[in-house]
Amino acid sequence: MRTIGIVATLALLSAGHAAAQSWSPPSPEQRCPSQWGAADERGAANLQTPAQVLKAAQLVRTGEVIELGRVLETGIPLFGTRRFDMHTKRTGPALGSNRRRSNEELVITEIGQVGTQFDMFSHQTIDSSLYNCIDSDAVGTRNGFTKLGVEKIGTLFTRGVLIDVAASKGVDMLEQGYEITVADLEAALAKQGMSVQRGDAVLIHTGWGKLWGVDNAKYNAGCPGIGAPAAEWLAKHDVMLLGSDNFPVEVSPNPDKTLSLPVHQIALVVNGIFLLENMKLDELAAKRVHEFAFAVQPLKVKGGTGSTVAPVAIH
Ligand code: UVW
Repeated sequence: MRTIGIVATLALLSAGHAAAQSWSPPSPEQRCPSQWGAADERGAANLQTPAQVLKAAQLVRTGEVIELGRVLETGIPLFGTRRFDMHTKRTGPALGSNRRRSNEELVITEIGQVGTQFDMFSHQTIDSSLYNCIDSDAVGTRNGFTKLGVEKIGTLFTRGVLIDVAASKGVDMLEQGYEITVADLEAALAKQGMSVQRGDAVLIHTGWGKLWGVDNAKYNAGCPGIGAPAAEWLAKHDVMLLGSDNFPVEVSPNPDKTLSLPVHQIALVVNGIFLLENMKLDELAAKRVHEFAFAVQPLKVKGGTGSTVAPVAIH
């Protein structure tokens, strides 16, 4: 019977039938309204209660602040047609008897989607539908999104957890295209003696960040990262944010060739969970700081789809 089944499968494939899709977006009825109500635009930011902030503050024990943001400069890896160009503006001649001059700069960039970047819910859709089934075409204007703009979020301060999957697997860097599974997350957490809690900022160390500024072409060509089952598992834990040391947080390309960045949809569209991409996680990993107070403050770009940011871990 098994042989017949395999032969039948091969026959179907050779007849041009694609293998079953491994993840499908839930219907609007299944995902809307969100758990925070039909009018909500802040998603998992709602998990930041005063109690959650106080709990995170208690994780500050040494006073060390570890930077998790990349330096914005010419030559950073950029996705697609994104760019970062800086032009200095210098004034002269010197003014006044005190001979004062000024320096400033004009930066040409996608301020929401370069460097270490915070993805807001207006960034991704399922067809034209955003988080909470808001119609992207109805809220997208020439001057930004009238709903789900990044200015709605403000400072996030919560418990941060580093899940060091690379260390758990005994490697410096996971391979391109390696899909981090639920079992991988559970194994790494068990080794660290930790669990994921409601409202956490969960940061996943793959080691891929070693390529940043060293081999930008390889960095952007693909990466290891979580797949759809791991993202859904984390979403079930009601996390606030998912971050990683790669460009999309998730595995790329997805091992299921029919899918395009499904974790973006699972996090941003279905569950209202923020993504934090291109993080600098090497110092946290090297110092084995796995639990800390995490802080990030997206720029208040009205109607913006995201923000370049400089998050920190304080422990
Ligand atoms: C896309 O915009 C597709 O990617 P990212 O959110 O990873 O920048």
